Amino acid sequence: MIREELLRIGQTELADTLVRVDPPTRRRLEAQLETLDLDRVGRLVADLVTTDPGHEELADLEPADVVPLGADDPAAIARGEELLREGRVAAVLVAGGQGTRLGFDGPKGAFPVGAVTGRTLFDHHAGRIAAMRERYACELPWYVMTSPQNDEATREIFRENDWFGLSPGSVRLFVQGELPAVDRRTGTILRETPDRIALSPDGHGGLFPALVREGVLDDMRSRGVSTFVTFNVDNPMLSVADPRLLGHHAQAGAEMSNVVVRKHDPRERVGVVAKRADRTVLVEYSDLPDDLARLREPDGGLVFWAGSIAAHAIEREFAERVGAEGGLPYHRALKAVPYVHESGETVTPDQPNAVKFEAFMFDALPMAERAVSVEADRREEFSPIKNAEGPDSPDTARRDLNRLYASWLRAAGVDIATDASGDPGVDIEVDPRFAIDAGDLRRRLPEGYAPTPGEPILLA
Ligand code: UD2
Repeated sequence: MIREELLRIGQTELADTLVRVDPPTRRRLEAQLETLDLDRVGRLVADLVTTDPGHEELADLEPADVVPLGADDPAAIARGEELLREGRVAAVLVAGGQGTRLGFDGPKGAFPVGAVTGRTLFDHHAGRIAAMRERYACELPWYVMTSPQNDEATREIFRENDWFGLSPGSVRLFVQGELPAVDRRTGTILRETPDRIALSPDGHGGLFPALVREGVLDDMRSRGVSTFVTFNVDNPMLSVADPRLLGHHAQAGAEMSNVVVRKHDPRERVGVVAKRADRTVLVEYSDLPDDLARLREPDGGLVFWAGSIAAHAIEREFAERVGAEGGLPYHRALKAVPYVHESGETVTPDQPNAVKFEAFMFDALPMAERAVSVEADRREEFSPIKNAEGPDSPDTARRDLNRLYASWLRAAGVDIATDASGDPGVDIEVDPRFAIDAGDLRRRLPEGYAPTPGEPILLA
């Protein structure tokens, strides 16, 4: 009986609610509660809400070892290309987040990123996958992680767009788990409406259990995939399945690797890749104390400079291990969550009243026997769309893509004027199916190509 289970894990308030409400409401609440691992919820409340979880020990943190830009062993890149050609690589997009900061209604992948056509993030990533498949004549299966909150809508988008030109059998959507939000003082599970528990995705670290539960790792194994890359939905600049990352990862015999960029300021909102007791760790920006964030080398550079762009290469067998071991630890996130008060009234708080539990994918890094960090040039690889305006917004992503595409055009010998910061002053959009780098663009541009001055440029 659900009510007894609730009492056993200390959820007396919700257990009492079940007795008070009318039978249909009770049945709906019970049906929802049955899908949850209530023992886990009980443990999370005990560990992260009703006792103070304390702070992570950061004293013995050292800067990470990073493969710097421009210091590549050509054999590493060749190795990555070989993995791709052999069909041993898959791509996993994590797209289960709620995108609340952007204030965009619907899955973030439907956000328009093409400056000329309004092409969406999903379409853009699909184009990159298609281009890599063609370049390496490989299958490169694409798995997209959704959450119960956006799965329906995401599937609809893929269907409506005919799988963005990819064969349906080569793209697979799978759903991550969810957990209830609880009152930050009492740990009581909150209801968002009288007959519905307030549930939210269990963080992108929910990837590992979801890969096992949803049969994705089995599917990868049956397709001969040994390594997969993961990437965020919000960064249109990323080279998905970059042979450089894959090659360094494979050469070092690493189990999980990641891409970093040089942080442009100490408080930039990216996690920092570092080392502790010879293991690679990632310290989220909100957990990195100010004095460590601002610590400088004698040459003025940041000591903890390596900002994670959340692009990883992961061994399938490592993911099997992490998933089987019950996944990753959870973090507490304080959020303002509307809830139904005992009196039956709905309260919309303007201050965080609730704790949400989230696992972070990068917490798997210290579990890896070996991990490699590869530096990327942020001008080529990183401009995420997180906020509606200001830094990391649609405006900055458009600006950075315009600069990048202008640099490709210039490298191809096209006469295109830019200001000192590399801004072309017009919108440029390159369909990834046309070119995913400067070399592609140079080969594919028609002879004598010259854009009309002052007009937007579309290369498709
Ligand atoms: C993430 C990293 C940060 C840095 C930055 C780079 C965390 C906690 N921090 O910042 O260190 O690397 O990315 O841009 O990750 N997602 C799910 N399910 C969930 C939650 C998120 O699939 O339950 C996806 C989400 O759709 C997105 C990605 O994970 O594609 C990153 O999530 P975010 O945008 O919330 O991460 P953010 O900006 O805190």
